Amino acid sequence: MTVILYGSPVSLYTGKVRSYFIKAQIPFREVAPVSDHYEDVVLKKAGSRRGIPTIELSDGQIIRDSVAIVDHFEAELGSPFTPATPKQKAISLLFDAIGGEGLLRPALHYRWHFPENESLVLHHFKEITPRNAAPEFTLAGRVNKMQQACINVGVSQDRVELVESLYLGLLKKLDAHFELYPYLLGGKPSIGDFALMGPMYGHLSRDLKPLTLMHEYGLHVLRWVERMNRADPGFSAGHAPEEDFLSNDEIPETLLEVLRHFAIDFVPETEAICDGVNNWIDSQAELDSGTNVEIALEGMTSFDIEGKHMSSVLMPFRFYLLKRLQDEVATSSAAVSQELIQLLESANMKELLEMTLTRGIGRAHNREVWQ
Ligand SMILES: N[C@@H](CCC(=O)N[C@@H](CS)C(=O)NCC(=O)O)C(=O)O
Repeated sequence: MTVILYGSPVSLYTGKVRSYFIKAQIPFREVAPVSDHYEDVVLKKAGSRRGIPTIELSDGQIIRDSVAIVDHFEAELGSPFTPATPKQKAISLLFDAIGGEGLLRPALHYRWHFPENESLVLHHFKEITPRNAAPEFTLAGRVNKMQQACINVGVSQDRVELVESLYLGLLKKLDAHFELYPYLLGGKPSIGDFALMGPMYGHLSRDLKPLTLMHEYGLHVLRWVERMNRADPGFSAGHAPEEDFLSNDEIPETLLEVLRHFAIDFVPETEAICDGVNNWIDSQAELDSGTNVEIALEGMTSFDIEGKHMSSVLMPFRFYLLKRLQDEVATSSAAVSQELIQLLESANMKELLEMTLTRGIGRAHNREVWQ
């Protein structure tokens, strides 16, 4: 019954799945993806993509990708962490996209631009170096790739100040929320909490530099990170909620404030990436359905944040997640759909509903594929 979780304490997306397993009380063992069994059996079944998290079930089934893993267990367990009411469900889906894809700049910057993080990060990277590693998977190869990833998502030297001020602003807004509520939507975690746990655990509360920021500006955020990694609700002394989502489909004002802050960069960036990916799709002579969707496509896009120009690579995965939110709004009754649009408008995120790719993204053989 025990699930094998191939992952690492420093991995962003492993943090999402680990927390889900802890809260869902799913017995698991976390191991580094380096064994002969991983190389010879698991990797092939994982679409030959050396990505963590990947899990192995007792019947030998392999699932790669944190979203697919959480989907699998939500379906099996009767959706315990998916809110049943429309606004909370929509906000949880929105955080699934933002948590997974919208915090890469601070997560990468605060890891790779501060020497005090180095000993812990390299220690863990060594542990996940595969046997007979190809150059890009050696320790040096991976470090180079990650340094380049900082530039790819827009953290050039002259944008560090902006990235830091946006992150500190976010930390303070999250702190104000978690002072009042143990989880995003009240007394129990939602799928959105697990997604946010990715960047907030492996990178932003474990690496030394951003941990000091949490001590300074985000003690309630740190308590939430800890709470998300223990099976009991772990409420703070000031919390007195039910162990459930807030009643009456309530979305707290403090959470809307968090979303308005995310909107500052997530909305213009997503719009630019959407246009860029659609142009890329148009430019492909052939893009057969079933072709793998790469993590980043060839090409860059640019957008403005607070009057500053920023560029990013074209990463299509967020549209796989946003589509779930868009479908939820589109398939609700007219009245509910209107309410959801108003809710997103009040978070300055209504435009996300219009940002769609001209080709859908599905999954086959543990990879994302163009439909
Ligand atoms: N969308 C995936 C992304 C997984 C991912 O990017 N994991 C990183 C480490 S945190 C990795 O292994 N990247 C290499 C790869 O996926 O090929 C998820 O949600 O699990």
